[in-house]
Amino acid sequence: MPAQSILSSDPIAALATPPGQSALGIVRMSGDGVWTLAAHACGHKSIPESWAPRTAQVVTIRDSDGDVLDEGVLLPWKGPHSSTGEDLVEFIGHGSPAALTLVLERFLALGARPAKPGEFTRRGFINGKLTLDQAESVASLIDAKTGAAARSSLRVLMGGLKTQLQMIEESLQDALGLVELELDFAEEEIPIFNRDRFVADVAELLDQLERLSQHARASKYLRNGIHVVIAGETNAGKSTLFNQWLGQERAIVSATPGTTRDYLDAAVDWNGIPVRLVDTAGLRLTEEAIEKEGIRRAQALLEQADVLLWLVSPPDFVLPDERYVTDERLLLIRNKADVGVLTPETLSAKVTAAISATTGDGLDDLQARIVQRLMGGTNYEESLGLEQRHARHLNEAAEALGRSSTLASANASEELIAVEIRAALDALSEITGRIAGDDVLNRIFGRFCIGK
Ligand SMILES: Nc1nc2c(ncn2[C@@H]2O[C@H](COP(=O)(O)OP(=O)(O)OP(=O)(O)O)[C@@H](O)[C@H]2O)c(=O)[nH]1
Ligand SMILES: [Mg+2]
Repeated sequence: MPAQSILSSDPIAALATPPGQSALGIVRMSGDGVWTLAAHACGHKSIPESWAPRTAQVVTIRDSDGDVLDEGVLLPWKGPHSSTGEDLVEFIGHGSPAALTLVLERFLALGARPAKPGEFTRRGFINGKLTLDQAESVASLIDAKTGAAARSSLRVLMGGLKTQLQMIEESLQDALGLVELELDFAEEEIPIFNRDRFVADVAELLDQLERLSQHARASKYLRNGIHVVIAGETNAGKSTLFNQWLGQERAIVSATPGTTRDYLDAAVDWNGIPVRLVDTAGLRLTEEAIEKEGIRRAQALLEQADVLLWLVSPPDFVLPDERYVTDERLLLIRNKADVGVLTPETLSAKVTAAISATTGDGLDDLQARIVQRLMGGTNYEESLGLEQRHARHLNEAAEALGRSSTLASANASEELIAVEIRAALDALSEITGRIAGDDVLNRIFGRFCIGK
């Protein structure tokens, strides 16, 4: 049972669709006695015999004088077989904000109270219909701006994270069981807890936790997009690359060095991942005031980038400033590969990719490498939409496990090892919400809209 102090199941009601004109609109109610409440709203003295769970009823909602407020479809659900785990009704009416408000007010007048943000989903969580990570994925699914982000949230909703965590938790429970047995039979000669085996198992579990953490990093980019800044010397072909990726001649391209002054900014889509692409002024020493300002702005943009594409091209192959050479966001790209000039030997080892911005050669590959680099080992087509909260607890679990392994190798007492295993288990339980305080739940469900 999730930790929870308020276990109310009083009837709540809310509009479940956005308050605006639409073809249809939904008002829902959940909690004790909502079937009776809905029956009264339809002008019946009691629940009609024809009403059965999950069967649509054509109904008219009426005010206290019996006048019709709206006509629509009522879908009744019986707890625990509903999304909240309680009795639930959904009225699907005309998408008129005015009529839907009248229906909602009628439900409230008959005894329901207005639902708080996320209260329907929160009840589903409390009643064990979904774990906390699944509930969070509902909120991030609603927030998703791209198909890729939506799909990654859906994978969590379908139990993709929960299942993996359960497997890790089972291994930890097994290990804890052995440690505790060893403690109970400390007098015996036969060792039950095999330390070498434990250290090897922990290494495997740490790998699994790391793979999950990578999903959290990848989720950030799937949701917020990747910010790619193209930089480099003048004439390196930055604007040509920008145009190629955009599929249109947006930036002016010319053989005159210093063509781009203001930076150009465009949103593109790389297989469902939103990318903000920025073309900047070529970096060189100049006394010209406008170009100088362009370069200052380009440098400011470099600071914000997730990926810094530094273009080098013949004849000069100008490398970035010292401070960017070690920047892990930097990718050194050799452009104009179509021109028959060899890449200097001193450079070739540092170059990530060779492309031709003019012909488009190597651009798809470069795009894939950028995504791969940010997503780590995660195949973003299978990625799980994790939250930063999950990453934090995964990290806590990994740290506790790391300590347990060190202790085991150092022949420390079983008691100390058990403490760390329990700490790892607790951290994982916070993700699924088996242990979660009201403050955490309030923060999470407060993110939801009313009616969800
Ligand atoms: N052969 C060849 N020429 C290229 C390639 N990319 C760019 N160019 C040429 O190089 C010149 C400079 O290209 P731009 O895209 O304007 O270069 P830039 O880096 O934006 O230059 P600035 O805005 O001045 O900093 C143009 O004449 C382009 O046609 C390439 O891959 N191959
Ligand atoms: Mg340019």
